[in-house]
This record gives sequence, structure tokens and C-alpha cells, in this order.
Amino acid sequence: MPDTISLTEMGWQPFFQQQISLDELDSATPARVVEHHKSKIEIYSEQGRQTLPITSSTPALTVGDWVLQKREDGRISRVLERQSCFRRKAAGRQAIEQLLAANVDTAFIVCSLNDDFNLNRIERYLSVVNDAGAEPVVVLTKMDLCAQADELREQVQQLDSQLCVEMVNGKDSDSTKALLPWCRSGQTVVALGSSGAGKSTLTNSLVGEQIQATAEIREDDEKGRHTTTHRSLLSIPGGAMIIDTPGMRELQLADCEAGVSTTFADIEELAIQCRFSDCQHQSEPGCAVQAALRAEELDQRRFDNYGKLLREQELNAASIAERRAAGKNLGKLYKSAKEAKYGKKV
Ligand SMILES: Nc1nc2c(ncn2[C@@H]2O[C@H](COP(=O)(O)OP(=O)(O)OP(=O)(O)O)[C@@H](O)[C@H]2O)c(=O)[nH]1
Ligand SMILES: [Mg+2]
Ligand SMILES: [Zn+2]
Repeated sequence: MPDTISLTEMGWQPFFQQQISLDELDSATPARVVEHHKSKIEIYSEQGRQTLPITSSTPALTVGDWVLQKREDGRISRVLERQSCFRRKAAGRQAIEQLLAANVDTAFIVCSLNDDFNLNRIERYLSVVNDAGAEPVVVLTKMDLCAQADELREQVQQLDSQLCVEMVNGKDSDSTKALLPWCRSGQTVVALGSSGAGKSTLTNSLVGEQIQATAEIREDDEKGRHTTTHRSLLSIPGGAMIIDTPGMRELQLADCEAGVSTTFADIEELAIQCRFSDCQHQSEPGCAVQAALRAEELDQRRFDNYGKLLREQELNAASIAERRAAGKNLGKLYKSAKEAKYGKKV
């Protein structure tokens, strides 16, 4: 990150400005979260880069967040409302929601044209990006290694004729110029995708520097599988801010029904024509979705994935809500136990 960079270049927009009063600006300065670790965060403001420890009073933050930092003691006074926010169910069995990135204009859904190519996975990422309120761009990498690149690109385009799909050789900065329209100054971009898809390689080509480590895809080993281990917000000289993320082994959806609907708008439009308004599109008479499947106007794969993602986000959302409610009840229980013990309100 360069030493001097203006708020606007960092991605500051009127949406954030409107949230602050002039009084507040007297005592606090805006800063952006550029890295988020277990016990510390790094923020960037017009004063430069700073590391702050995460304490019990630090609000829940993610990379890309805009915060207000008190001039007096350097503490974060509040997080500004997010313009967009990426979330998933955290990996593993616990029902916890994890914030992935905030205040992003465009998401590059990075997918390589070799082993990693998978339409179901692209639809999964599209659901999250559409739900977050960012513009998705599917970036197909390793075109230099793939003989049927055009054919695969066409398969992605067929998911949605309006979708932006670009093919690149991520190692070649001439090739990644195709992405510059989304990388204008003041914009924020996030690179999402599986491990080894080429997110860091692409980031380096856009930033024009080997700033992020990259590596051949490893089998699971004791060092883990990801080359990039934490999310970082980097600056493209004269252009956008870009967030490089660690590859995700599983992007479990949580509470993103609207995102799934947008991603599968074609199926939802067909569903409107079904005879019954509560049609499950299985064996009901007059089902327009089944008719489209029979006529091969709709892919069985796509229809199955739609159902799977809808169910998954609903199930995960329910278990996250349940866990939250249980946490609250437990809190109440502790409080009333303390009150009983000390005989007063605590
Ligand atoms: N030939 C070729 N190799 C590429 C391309 N993009 C990435 N690679 C290679 O693929 C490997 C993985 O790339 P990375 O950029 O480290 O992948 P990543 O998505 O950042 O992976 P994680 O950080 O683990 O999530 C590296 O060896 C890169 O050199 C490309 O377009 N063409
Ligand atoms: Mg990486
Ligand atoms: Zn139907």
C-alpha cells in the first residue's frame, strides 16, 4: 500500500460520508480494515497503516469495513453501515456465520479452466455474490493451459446471458487487462474461489507486483492446503482496492434466499407459470419447470443445484438462528443465577 492514498482512492463513497456528522468528524477519523487476524487488525487511513489489538470492546469486523477511529486514544468508536457484505456459514460443524468481506463493488469469482472448473460451484458463488449486493464477474483462469477454453466459457455464459465472463492467463498482465473496467479508482473488488484457482496470481498481475505468495496446488498436508492464509486488502496503483482471500474448501450458504433467486431467475420465472402457486416442480400437473426440463430448455443439473442451494441456505440459516437464540437464553440464565446468588440485579 503506498504511503499516501486519499480516502476516495481507498474506496470512500458518499454512502459512508452520509453516516457521519460534522461533530463526529472533529473527534474521529475514518479508516478501512485492510487485514483481519485472530488477535489483531490492520487499518489504513490518511494517516497511514496501523495495527490494533482485538479486545473485547472491538466490534465484529471484516476486511473492507469502514470504521471511525477516535483521535484521542486511537480506539475504534464504531463501524459504518456496510454497503455490501459477504457471508457464509463458517467451515466445520458449528452453526456460526462468518463475514468474508465488506463494502465490495465487484466480486471476481475465480475458477480455473482445468481441474477446478465446475458449474455447480460457480452457481454457489453467484448466489453469495448476488445476495451480498455486489456485481459478479466470473474470471476463468489458466486459459493458457486449456485446449477447450472457449467451449467452457460458453457453458458459463449459458448460465445467464447477462453474466460477465472473462478468460485470462493470470500470470500475464496483458491478459488481465480485460478486468480493468472493474478496477477503476475508488472501486473495491474481491477475489473469491477455491484454493489454487489463481486468485493471488491474478491479484499480483493487477497490482503489478509479486506481493502475494502463490504456489502450485498441494495435496492436503500438515501445512494445510491454502497458500493465502488471511484476507488482505491491497491497492492497485492508480486503480481499485482488491481483496485477496484464502481459497474456500466449502462455501456453505446461509440465509441468502434472495441471492439464490437472482442466480436462478430463469427457473423462478418458469415457476410463475406453474398451475399451482405452491408447485414443488416434482410431479404436479401443469408444472412449467418440469415441462422445460422435458423440452431440454432447462438443464437437469441446474435445476438440481437450485433445489440443493435453496435447501442448504434455509437449513444453515435455521441452525444459526437457533444457536443465537440458545446463546441468548444461556446469557439470561447466567444473569438470573447471579441475581439469585447475590440477591440483586447485576
Ligand atoms: N499457467 C497458469 N498458471 C496459473 C494461472 N493462474 C494461476 N496459476 C498457477 O496456479 C497455482 C495456484 O495459484 P495461486 O494464485 O497461488 O492460487 P490461489 O487461488 O491464490 O490459492 P490459495 O491462496 O490457496 O487460495 C500457482 O502455481 C500459479 O502460478 C494461469 O492463468 N495460468
Ligand atoms: Mg492465494
Ligand atoms: Zn412447477
